[in-house]
Amino acid sequence: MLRNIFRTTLLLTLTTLSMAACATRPANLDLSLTRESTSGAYRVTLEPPQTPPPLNRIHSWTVKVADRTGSPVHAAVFEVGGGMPQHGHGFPTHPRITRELEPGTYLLEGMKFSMPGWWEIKLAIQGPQGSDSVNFNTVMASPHTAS
Ligand SMILES: [Cu+2]
Repeated sequence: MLRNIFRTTLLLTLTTLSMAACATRPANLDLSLTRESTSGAYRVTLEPPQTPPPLNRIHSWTVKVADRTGSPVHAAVFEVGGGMPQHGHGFPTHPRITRELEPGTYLLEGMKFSMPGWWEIKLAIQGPQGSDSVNFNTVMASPHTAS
């Protein structure tokens, strides 16, 4: 009996510890949705359909790409990646840019955040100003906590 209580307590402690570890993300995570690409070729703005973006639902974002002077970048080609760096998994879907809505504004379809926590959205961009990449961070709140 005592042994069982001890084991239950130990299990609960371990579960709590691992949940805390899961929830911990790097301090000072840059959550800005407008960022310069790594080499400075592009200025990219992500727009979720709502703030915060929906959890567990497939939805679309828009992506705006401008050059150094702020002019929209037309006919860019993208590769989309990302996922949860602390869990070692990608998106449960295959998000991709499907079309250019207007010059420099693109539709990113197939976004789905399947769990709360820190997600990365990575874009590799090929355009008239060359190849460059940009990473964004977003944090999905747990539906069980008010925040
Ligand atoms: Cu995960």
